[in-house]
Amino acid sequence: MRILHTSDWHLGQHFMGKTRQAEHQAFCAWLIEQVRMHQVDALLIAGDVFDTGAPPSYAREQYNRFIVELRGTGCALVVLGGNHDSVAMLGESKILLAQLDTRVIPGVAENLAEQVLLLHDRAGQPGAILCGIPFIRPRDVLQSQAGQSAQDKQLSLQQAIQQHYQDLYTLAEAKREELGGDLPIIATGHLTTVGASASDSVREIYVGSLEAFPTSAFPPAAYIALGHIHRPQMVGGLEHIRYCGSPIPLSFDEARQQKEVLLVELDGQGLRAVSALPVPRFQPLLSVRGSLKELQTAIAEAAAQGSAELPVWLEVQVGTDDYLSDLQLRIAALCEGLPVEVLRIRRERGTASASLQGQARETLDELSVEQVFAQRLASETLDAAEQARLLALYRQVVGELREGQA
Ligand SMILES: [Mn+2]
Repeated sequence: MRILHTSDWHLGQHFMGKTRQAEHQAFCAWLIEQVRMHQVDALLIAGDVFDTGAPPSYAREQYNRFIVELRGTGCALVVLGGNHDSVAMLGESKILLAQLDTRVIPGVAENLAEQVLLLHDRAGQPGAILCGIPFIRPRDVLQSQAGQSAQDKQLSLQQAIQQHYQDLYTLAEAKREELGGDLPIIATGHLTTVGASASDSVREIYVGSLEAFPTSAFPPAAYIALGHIHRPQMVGGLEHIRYCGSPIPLSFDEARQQKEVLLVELDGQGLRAVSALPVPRFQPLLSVRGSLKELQTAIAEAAAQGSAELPVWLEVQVGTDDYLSDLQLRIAALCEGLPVEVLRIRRERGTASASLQGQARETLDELSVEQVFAQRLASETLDAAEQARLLALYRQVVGELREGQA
């Protein structure tokens, strides 16, 4: 059984005034090619298919087109909801997509058996059993208890998530028994685990309630396909618990990461091999830093990755010494005639007021409407259930506003 593990596409991402549509389109075409070349039996998307709960039409169209094209390759698809996805939005086309060999698990199901899927190989033979675990919202697994300390809440959420994994694993084992007993069991997840390193574009989830899930709390699945963290990595040095990372860099601090999808081979004995398929960089993107003098060289070097048709998207971080009111102009002069497009200029450290202004600018430029609300929520001392409730109400209001505008 050959599985391709990917996550965190963030279709529809709005990146400092830029759309990622062309990159996502190129990635989807590349991925279809990989599926054909490696004769993949099933593709797993472990959450954050979309960047927001109400993605723009072009992003939904990309998703639809990808599903139809993948269908043509004979590979099955399983889509799991992430913290950026709306459960309702992903769920609305679930029945329709089931007709195209695509199974969607937008959120925790009321009937847990719906999250245990039998995956077939291309020949139609059972190949693996999947515990399809999406991003788990505290309200899905917890009843809020008054008077619990923050630490207690974190512990109960962790235990509840562990129980969810265990319950699904038990169901999967029963299914395996029923089918003759030699299928590998795999699981998915969209969460932060202990030791995983994040990046700027990864929104902290479980704010104040679950910082990181220990690897020892996972059931003994042959492979655990994780999403949420955008840098590809094994978790705790374990070959079988992995983040595949996002296929395109979603923030400047991800610019130097080699992005990848993971080809996972399994059989009745369990995990056979995992190999990383490096994703080509479809849009050059870099962050450079230094004094104005150093930047001259750094920008010229960065420009070498661009071309007139595809200029490098650049973040410029200017060192402390160069506090200048005409910084924008000076950087523009350094970039003159080069195939670069400066999307953001930051001062590494400045006076308090300068950095406050800088923060305000960043907030407007790079945060989504939902991220602004998440940050506001984070400054309150609310329990997880209350946070989730407020977030749901907020999403509803924003969704209604967007529909009103459309
Ligand atoms: Mn993500």
